Amino acid sequence: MAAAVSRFRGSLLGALLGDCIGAVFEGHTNVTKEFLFDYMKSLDKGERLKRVLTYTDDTAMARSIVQSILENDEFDVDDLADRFTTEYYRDPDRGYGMAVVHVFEKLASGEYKYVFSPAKEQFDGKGSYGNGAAMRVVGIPLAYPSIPDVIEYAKTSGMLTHASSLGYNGAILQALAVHYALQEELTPETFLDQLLDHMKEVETDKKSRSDALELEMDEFPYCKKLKKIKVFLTQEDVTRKDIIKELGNGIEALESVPTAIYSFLRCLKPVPELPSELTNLQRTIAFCILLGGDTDTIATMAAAIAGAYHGEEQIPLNWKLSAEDYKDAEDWGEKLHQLYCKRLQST
Ligand code: F2R
Ligand code: MG
Ligand code: MG
Ligand code: MG
Repeated sequence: MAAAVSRFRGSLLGALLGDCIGAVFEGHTNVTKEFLFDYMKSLDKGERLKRVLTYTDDTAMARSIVQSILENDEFDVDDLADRFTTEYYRDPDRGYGMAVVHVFEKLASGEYKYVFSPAKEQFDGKGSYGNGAAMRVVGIPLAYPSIPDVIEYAKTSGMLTHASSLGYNGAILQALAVHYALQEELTPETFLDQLLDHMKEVETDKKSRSDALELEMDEFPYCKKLKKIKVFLTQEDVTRKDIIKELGNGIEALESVPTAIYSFLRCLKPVPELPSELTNLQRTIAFCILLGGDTDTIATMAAAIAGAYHGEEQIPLNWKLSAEDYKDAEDWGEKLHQLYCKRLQST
């Protein structure tokens, strides 16, 4: 049975709000609870309805993926490359990563025969391991119910800008997390076991192994983080310092995708330091922002997962109305749901 449309809309709206609210705090090392809670109260009261919260590169690129799938009815990597590039030149001031803009410049130059070539030249040929491929991937698991499709398209869409396996494997993990959050049954243990099973296979390939070695890390870096999440979930006293040290809060995919997954799972239960009246989805966004660092991106990924699990009912009206282009998220959530159901029926 396909998940309800509320979860598709919830996932896109969650991702949008995580980005918009998280962007206010991006790069802060010490986010105070007072500042964050005051900010959240101002959203509750509708004080941001006149001057809407703007989204950043995370949502700009996620929108391109969703629009590409909806308009083509299929995943089309050349069309996606065009859309990323056109959108960047249409609106370059969305806070894009420092290096990724060189990919857009090269794609726009018309000098490259293959759309993947510019990404391969990033960082002296090593490719980017930033979290940009993961932050935008939500539309893929919302359009494709089959796991092999989710993995293939998450990887292919990621490789347009992130040629390091650390970059595109982060997109695969984030896409799988949204996929499993859409399913009816979920316990943190089974959720993590399913992610671990897939990531063991994903990280077995030659490039994943050689990239890890080149970066002087152990092989299977995402599996290692998923195992750490399992341990953290059995402990009552995990501090923000522990999370930042062991999982990360940075701009690298490996330092942010596992953190988003942990934040979602941790916020299935009340968090003593967060107001008890918050819904799980609001709590997830607040939890991510209090970690500081790459707050827009960690919050957008965690809230995409939380929205897919809890549904749009967990998003307060004034929060939704405060976000730029929220109507697109509602409309596209519905269309992706139809596409997902259609594909599910044809399998
Ligand atoms: N760019 C930002 N935030 C900085 C300032 C934003 C500010 N609020 C503003 O408005 O100006 N955020 C966005 O970028 C992140 C996603 O980045 P993406 O798309 O992965 O880009 P890039 O450039 O490929 O990688 C990001 C950085 O990671 C480091 N890096 C990646 N691969 C590397 C490698 N092989 N060797 C060394 N370093 C590598 C570099 O520092 C890259 O610049 C999101 O947070 C999004 O919100
Ligand atoms: Mg951003
Ligand atoms: Mg084509
Ligand atoms: Mg960011």
